[in-house]
Amino acid sequence: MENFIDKISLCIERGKINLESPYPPDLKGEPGADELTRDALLSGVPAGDILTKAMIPAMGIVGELFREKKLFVPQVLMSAKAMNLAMKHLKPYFTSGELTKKGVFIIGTVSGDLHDIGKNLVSMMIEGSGWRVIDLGVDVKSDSFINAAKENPGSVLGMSALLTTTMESMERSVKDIRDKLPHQKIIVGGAPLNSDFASRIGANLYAPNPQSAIEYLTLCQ
Ligand code: B1M
Repeated sequence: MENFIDKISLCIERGKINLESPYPPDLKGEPGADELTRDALLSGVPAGDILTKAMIPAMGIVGELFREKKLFVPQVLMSAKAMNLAMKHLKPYFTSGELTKKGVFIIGTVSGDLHDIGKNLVSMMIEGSGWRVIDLGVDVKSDSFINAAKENPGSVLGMSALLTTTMESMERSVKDIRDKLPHQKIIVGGAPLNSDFASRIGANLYAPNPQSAIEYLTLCQ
């Protein structure tokens, strides 16, 4: 198991997507995050371990190297691709398959922000906890959030932001939504946020991780 965890971490850190990918050159011809995640699951490595012991820490290292300017956007993009592909293999393990959905959860990354890994993870875990998830994608404008919420009365809305600059668009979107739908339940999350910010902009909850969003949703059922 250690072996799979180490290898998947390395693929995400180095941006090795799959066997066919020639990047990075020194790993050409080697299996990537895609095949290794599939094989790890087939060998019985728990999906939760792959996520928390390999994928998330590896992306943390990528973030650190990016901050220190030891990695650049194209390299980080390869890591993100490797992570998103590996997450597709994990999805069925986090999906309960319950037919009766507990409610509708709408999620999107706010306007101007293209980061989707955290959003995809939250979306996958919430779907796995029995909610129907409507994923609006990235760079979502206020109107799209409002229209989706109007089409799904009683839904809970989730917004993700990873940039200090897009915290402003989150604030604007929450205000726009409150103007049209004053009682809409809104959860916000993303690395640069905190609970003070969430309450200042009028969100119902700051969720530092998918689990706290799920706990709040349980109360909304
Ligand atoms: Co960007 N980026 N990035 N980036 N990127 C960060 C966020 C940064 C912190 C890197 C750094 O400097 N150390 C920095 C932001 C600095 C700041 O604003 N303070 C940064 C920057 C500056 C930028 C650009 C401006 C760089 C540039 O172009 N010069 C640019 C902006 C593009 C844009 O959005 N307009 C940019 C671009 C990119 C890539 C496209 C290359 C790529 C994104 C690819 C993709 O997502 N498909 C990328 C990446 C990958 C990162 C880092 C390295 C990793 C983010 C990530 O996926 N983390 C990131 C550094 C870092 O975070 N350490 C960084 C893993 C993920 C599982 O965690 O998203 O935090 P996270 O989600 C967590 C929680 O936050 C929470 O749950 C998740 C699981 O625990 N959560 C929620 C998130 N949303 C939630 C919603 C909820 C509940 C919980 O309820 C609704």
